[in-house]
Amino acid sequence: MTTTDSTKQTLAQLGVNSLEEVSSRFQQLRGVFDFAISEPNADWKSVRDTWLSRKSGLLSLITDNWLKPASPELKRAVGQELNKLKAHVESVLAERETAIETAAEQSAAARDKIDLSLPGIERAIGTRHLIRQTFDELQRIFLSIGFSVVEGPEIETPYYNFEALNIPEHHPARDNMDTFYIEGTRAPYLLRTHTSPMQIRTMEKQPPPVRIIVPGKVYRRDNPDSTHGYMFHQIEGLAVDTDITFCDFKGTVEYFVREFLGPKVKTRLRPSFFPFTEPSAEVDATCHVCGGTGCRVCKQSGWIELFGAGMVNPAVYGFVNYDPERLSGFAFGMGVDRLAMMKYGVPEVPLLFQNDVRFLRQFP
Ligand code: 2U9
Repeated sequence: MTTTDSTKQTLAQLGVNSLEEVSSRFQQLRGVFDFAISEPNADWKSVRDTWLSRKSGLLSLITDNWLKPASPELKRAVGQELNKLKAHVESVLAERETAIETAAEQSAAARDKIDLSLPGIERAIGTRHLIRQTFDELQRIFLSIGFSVVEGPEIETPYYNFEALNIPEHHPARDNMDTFYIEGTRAPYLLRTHTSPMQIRTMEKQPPPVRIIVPGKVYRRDNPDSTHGYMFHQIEGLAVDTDITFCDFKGTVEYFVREFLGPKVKTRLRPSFFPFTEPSAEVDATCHVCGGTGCRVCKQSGWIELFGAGMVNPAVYGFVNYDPERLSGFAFGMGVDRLAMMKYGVPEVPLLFQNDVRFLRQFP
């Protein structure tokens, strides 16, 4: 039976019938209390309740079980011992309560006593990710010549991602755009492989003229390596109106390259093919490393491929009820990760997504 349990019995039941035994019983109890309150993170409130609570507190138990039924020759001693123990318990708990309150006040005072003249704590603030910075730069350039920004869903239907872009079923362009298809849906859904679907959705809703850029994430089932990821960022653009010519297209492309890479950079259009543009071109710029003389970066060609573009293939207008007789337009598509890597000399794609602050800090 523990010391505290003995308070549930009378002294007679405990066989205590001498003054010495009474005093040693109280000594033991005092020892139990001192040990409990001295525990490093003793919760003084629960110690107080254990000892002082009116109903089940130990001191109440001693009063009921030791004092009240005590024999006359022991009652006085028990009474004295109990008052001494009670006084000790209350004074120690009062001291503890004061100490805790004082400490709380002191730390509050310390907290409030902030010397505002002291310099603040320098919190290392992050930077906008290089991809985000490049997006903003690209958007700034096209906003400056009247394009507006629209964003669309990353989960698309084959119709908007392929058909409406003149990429019919079984069209070879489909296979090199290895697509992530969503499983378990009644209708076929996929992760868009380019942001072009949003251009179709815009033309469906808005009569011409249209001048939009569509930034966003796109997905291709590529095996991640130093130049490819299964997700990357694109900005595509579309301008459709009644009098847009190849010159407008070329002028816009050259304006963009000059703004993005600087006035010294020359541009060239190299014939290419995309199902949704005709004629199509790859837009090259003089290599920003060797200035066009040829180096490892441009594989001695002096030219770096920037992005693809072309005049909108009139076949596309058929899907959005635009009159190909009255309208003409141009479009372009850029890989933002690639442009950022090229402009800021980032050697490989994974660096962009490893969240290594040593890398990220280089682009404040
Ligand atoms: C509509 C009509 C035409 C968007 C275009 C490209 C050329 C192109 C690639 C660049 C790098 C994709 O990120 S990339 O791999 N895109 O080269 N995209 S023309 O043409 C359109 C789009 C929508 C209605």
